Amino acid sequence: MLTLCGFSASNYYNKVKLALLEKGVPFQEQLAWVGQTDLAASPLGKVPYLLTPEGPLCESAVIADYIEAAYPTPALVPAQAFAAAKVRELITFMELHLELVARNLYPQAFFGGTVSEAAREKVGIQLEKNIAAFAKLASFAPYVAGDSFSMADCAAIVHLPLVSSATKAIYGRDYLADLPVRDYLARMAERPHVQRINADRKASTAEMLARRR
Ligand SMILES: N[C@@H](CCC(=O)N[C@@H](CS)C(=O)NCC(=O)O)C(=O)O
Repeated sequence: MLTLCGFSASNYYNKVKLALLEKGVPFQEQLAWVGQTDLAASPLGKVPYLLTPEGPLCESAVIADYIEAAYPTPALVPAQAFAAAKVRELITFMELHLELVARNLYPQAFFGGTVSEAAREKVGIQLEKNIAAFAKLASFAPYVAGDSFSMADCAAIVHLPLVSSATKAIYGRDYLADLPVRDYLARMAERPHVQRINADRKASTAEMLARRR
């Protein structure tokens, strides 16, 4: 049995959790807040990490690839090499060029802190550029990578709402508003496993915020 460690307010945790649910892989969850993680399993103290019968794994992209290789059906990454690379290209784009950049805004957008004016300006410029580039790669017709649900959707469903809400909070405008993201997320939210992820995320976020007080 696999054990997914971390907490359900984390977008990276939820990407992996959604992939496990959509694939029907049996797993259990083990709550580990930041600061309570097993550093032998995740040496940077980040979540998620996965305990497998062969040992621990960290980094959500690596974990997602492991799950896909160990439990190939139903496939969340196409068998054909180029199509598979296009799915991974979208994931890398969303994580490296959207989420990781927007993350600089989270202290002020979500946690009552402040981000310097210079940082807000720099991040805003980067995000506009990166979102325009992402728009050239993403399909949203009807799934983010094209006509079938993929690992890229597991990433989009958890990362894109954060980019929207962080930019709305900081700049007063959702930087993803020109893309069909709202309709896409509403479509994805019809999926039962996405509903579970969202419900668990809300409960975990409330708990996380209460712990920070
Ligand atoms: N590249 C990592 C990012 C994971 C990540 O940043 N997780 C956050 C929670 S959403 C975390 O553990 N932050 C605590 C820290 O970085 O110390 C992955 O894909 O797993």
